[in-house]
Amino acid sequence: MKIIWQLFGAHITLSLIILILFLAWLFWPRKYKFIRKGLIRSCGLVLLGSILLAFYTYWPREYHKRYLDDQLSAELKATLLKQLADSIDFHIGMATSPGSPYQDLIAQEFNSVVGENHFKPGKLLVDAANWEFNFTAADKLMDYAQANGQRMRGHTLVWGKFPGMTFPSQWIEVINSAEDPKETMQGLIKRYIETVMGHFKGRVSTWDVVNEPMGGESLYPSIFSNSMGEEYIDYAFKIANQVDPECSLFLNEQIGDYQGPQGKAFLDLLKRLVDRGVPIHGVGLQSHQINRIHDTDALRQYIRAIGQMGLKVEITELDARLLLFGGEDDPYQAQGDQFRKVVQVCLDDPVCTGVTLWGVTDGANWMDGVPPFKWKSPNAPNIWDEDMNKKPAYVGIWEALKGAQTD
Ligand code: 9MR
Repeated sequence: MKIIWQLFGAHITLSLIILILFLAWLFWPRKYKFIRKGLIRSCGLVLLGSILLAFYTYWPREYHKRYLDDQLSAELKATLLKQLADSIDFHIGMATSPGSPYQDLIAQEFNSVVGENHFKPGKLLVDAANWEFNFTAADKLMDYAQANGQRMRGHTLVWGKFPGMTFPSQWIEVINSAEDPKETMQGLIKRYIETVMGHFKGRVSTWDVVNEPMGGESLYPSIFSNSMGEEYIDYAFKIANQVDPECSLFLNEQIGDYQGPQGKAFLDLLKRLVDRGVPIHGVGLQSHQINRIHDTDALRQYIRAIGQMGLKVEITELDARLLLFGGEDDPYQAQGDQFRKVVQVCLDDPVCTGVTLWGVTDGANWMDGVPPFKWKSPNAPNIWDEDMNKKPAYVGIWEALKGAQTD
């Protein structure tokens, strides 16, 4: 709600003013010609203003790519992100899909990968009614990662947000018609996790067991939370730990404001999980910067607070929308500085063991496909531009990793 207001507040307010002025004009007694004229003129003026505002807001902006004028140093060209990360035992990762055109580049630059979509229930459980799985594409990605000595982050087992993609839509009916929804849900979670984790056992060393449990300050209202309450998280981790006791089990979440109510509520949730002895080993902070630039001092404190609970942290889905830096003198450089700061904060705390990026090139990024982000460009949230030039964001990550070298 807050986000809708942030994005469209001005448009909503102006539309309401137009409506009120129009209705006032419509119903004002006709004998008061002067007032009615004033009302309809004001209505026209506000309408014009709101059209101009819409143009101003949604007209695609372009920022000068000053980085193209700079010469990248010979050392930067010669030393890959993966080499720098390997030497300090740090995971630098990339989201990808089987058959991606960037697979050679990803194999060179990253020592960790995650399936952007192919390890999700919507891709694996192809016929939910018959519990029929298809692992072909995910296995292909797994083979690719293994052939290149890359770690695979498993993403994700339990995610209650989008029926059809993040869990089978048939499960809604199964739960709604169940005599005992809690027991039925436990059965679904158990069978799913046993099958999928069992399939990748020994090959996937880190799984996002539960993804995005929060809906603002409380649990996201899904078939999982509605049938089991918070306990669905405990249960999923318990089963995952039984299936593969060697695997690192993560809870993955997107926090917009680490000091805000959602950030606080998520910490409280983690504390309760730890206190209940749930076998959780780490927390994935997605770190998509879509509506706001994240405060990296707050991120630093947040990582420390999670570490104090005995949990590891990974930055799991880093990207940053260029538009957010539009007010800066050089938006591309400011975006790059932000990438550097986020990676630096992670490197500074030993509990933070890796950073994964959510996309290779600005030419193919998830934000360009999803409203409302697709309506306001440039999103350009990645570290290579659409012509595969290294952006300041690449340089920022490289510099942070370089600065962390110990010899
Ligand atoms: O980038 C992913 C996009 O292609 C999918 O359509 C979408 C739904 O499955 O998921 C996107 O990735 C999301 C990730 O799995 C969880 N955090 C938010 C990511 C961006 O929406």
